[in-house]
Amino acid sequence: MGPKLLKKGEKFPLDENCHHYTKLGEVPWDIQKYWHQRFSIFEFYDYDIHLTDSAWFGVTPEPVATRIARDLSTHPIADGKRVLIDLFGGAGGNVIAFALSSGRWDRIIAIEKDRSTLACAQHNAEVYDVLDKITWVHGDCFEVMKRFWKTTRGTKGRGREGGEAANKGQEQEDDNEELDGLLAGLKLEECLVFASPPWGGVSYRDQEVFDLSKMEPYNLEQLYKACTMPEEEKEEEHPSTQKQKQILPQALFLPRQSDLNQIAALVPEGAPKIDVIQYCQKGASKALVAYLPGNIDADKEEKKQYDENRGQKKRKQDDDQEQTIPELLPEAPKEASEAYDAYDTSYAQDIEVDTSKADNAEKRKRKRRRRSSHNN
Ligand code: MGP
Repeated sequence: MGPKLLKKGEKFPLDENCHHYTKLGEVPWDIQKYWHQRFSIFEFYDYDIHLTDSAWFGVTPEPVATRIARDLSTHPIADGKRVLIDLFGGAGGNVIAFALSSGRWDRIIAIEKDRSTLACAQHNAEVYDVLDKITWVHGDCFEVMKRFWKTTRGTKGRGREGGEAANKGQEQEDDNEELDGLLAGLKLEECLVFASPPWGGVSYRDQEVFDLSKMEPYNLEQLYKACTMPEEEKEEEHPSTQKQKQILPQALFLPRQSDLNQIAALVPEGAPKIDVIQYCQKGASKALVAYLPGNIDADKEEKKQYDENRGQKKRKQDDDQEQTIPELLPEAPKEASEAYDAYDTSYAQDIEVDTSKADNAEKRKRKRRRRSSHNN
């Protein structure tokens, strides 16, 4: 059975692998450290947030997820993008934050392979009132991306018709047909990928520089390839699509000490620059996000445009830390702005943001709203 698009309103039930631990005694020893930090992972943990035991290790803490959602929504790689595809939905840490800024996105697609983890993500999204703002797909994201490339061509290519033609002859279940229908309707040039993959357990911490080619079970190259149009899908009859729109822009959530040379090597010389941002709590980095532009084969004009936008946005940030803040998301704490420490290398810009003290009126308002709906 292939990946399945969940129908509107369809929700996987929580099962025996989904837990809401309330007492330390119930918590398996190896996740106790994370359970102690539960309120900085999900502010509304007490409102029945559920996780599988393995999800605790990889879930993005809420202040970090909120900050990434904000950064991504205004980053030049997201210019003109309306559809966000989260390849590893997990228990919902990132996708919930994206959905809270859903005014920014026409569609947010969360893909998750593990049924119990997906049930947790849907349940948690409901706690945050964003369940219906997310399109849920149960299945392997690499299979979904293969289908994406088969079905999607963007406005310059075959579009939906091509998708249908490409799938002719495949004996697929209804589930897959529905997914293909969704994917065929997406415009390539409007899509953006976010990926917070598994890092192969907590032993990543032991490496001084994390070798992304050895990341388990999927390495950096595999992730990047999934976002690149496969050779066999390039259209002979449409030379316009051969050079353009072949690579989706991506934001990759990776270990903080990832080898930046490996990230830089993904894009050829002359391609638009990559931004790498370290996301910190209490002064220590939790992870980095590499913002990789797509369309590196794009013509010079497009590249120039990207570099200009990037330069303008960066200058604007330097001049004035105010950004367009999506509704509902908390403002960056003042301390965070003061902690900006930016430097440029040939390929990376590293900004440290302390999001640990995120607290403001909007957040308190949201908390009150949540509490009152919980009590009703
Ligand atoms: P951590 O390993 O608990 O490091 O993860 P920390 O908090 O520095 O612990 P210390 O004991 O070394 O101080 C830090 C963050 O990395 C977590 O909050 C997750 O957001 C993220 N993270 C950790 N792992 C193992 C994964 C993973 O496998 N995948 C993803 N996507 N994120 C992970």
